Amino acid sequence: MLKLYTIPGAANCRSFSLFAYKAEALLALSGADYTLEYIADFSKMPRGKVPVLQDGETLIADSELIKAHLERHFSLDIDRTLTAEQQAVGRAFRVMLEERSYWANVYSRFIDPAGNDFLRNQMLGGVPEEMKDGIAATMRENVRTQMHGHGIGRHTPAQIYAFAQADIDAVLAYMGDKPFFFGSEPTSIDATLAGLFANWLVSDFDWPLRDYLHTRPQIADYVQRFERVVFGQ
Ligand SMILES: N[C@@H](CCC(=O)N[C@@H](CS)C(=O)NCC(=O)O)C(=O)O
Repeated sequence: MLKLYTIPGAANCRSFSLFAYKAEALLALSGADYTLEYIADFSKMPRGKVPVLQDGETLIADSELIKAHLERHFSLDIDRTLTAEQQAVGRAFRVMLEERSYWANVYSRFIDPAGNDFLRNQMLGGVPEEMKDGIAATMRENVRTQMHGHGIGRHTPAQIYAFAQADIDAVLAYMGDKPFFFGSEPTSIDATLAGLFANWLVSDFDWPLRDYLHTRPQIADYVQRFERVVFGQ
């Protein structure tokens, strides 16, 4: 039985990590049996991050490497119908969403004061009250360092959010009214996109992209459709 090391989420967002959500969706699409193990101490993970997939003695860190493992050793073949051109487009959008748009939500939760209650009560909901502030402060510093190193953290909050909004405008323009990114069936780019949107939608506090989401109801519809097809919910 495969095991996915992940972090929990909320009722309408199965993991507060886009990448763990994506990995679980790919597992579900592969048809393999799996269990989840929630972890709090990431230093036990091979790259200090989640998700990590355990297959027997082998640990696979990184959602893309998990995808490759599921394609090689299990029945994940959702991209088989894509042309080489579509695969290239999917790769470019995926990298944009995972390496840039993603950071807007991280910023909103960890740095933007508007996300403070969400961090304490949702993300750290299971942590004893007296430990929350210390853990939140450590996480905040870690995120600040990562975002500064990436470069995006050197921009103003308005600019960080504007980059992400422009990214999603591009996604929506490309998708048009297709049910999924490339057509009537989900492919692997949808696992990233649904994970990103589910995490944005559950971040129901006062950050600019919440207002943006509310003006685009097709995004919540898309996540519901994805969850129904992939997780049967
Ligand atoms: N490229 C990785 C990214 C994984 C990632 O950044 N995970 C975040 C959670 S969303 C994490 O573990 N962050 C903890 C840290 O960086 O200390 C993947 O696709 O799995």
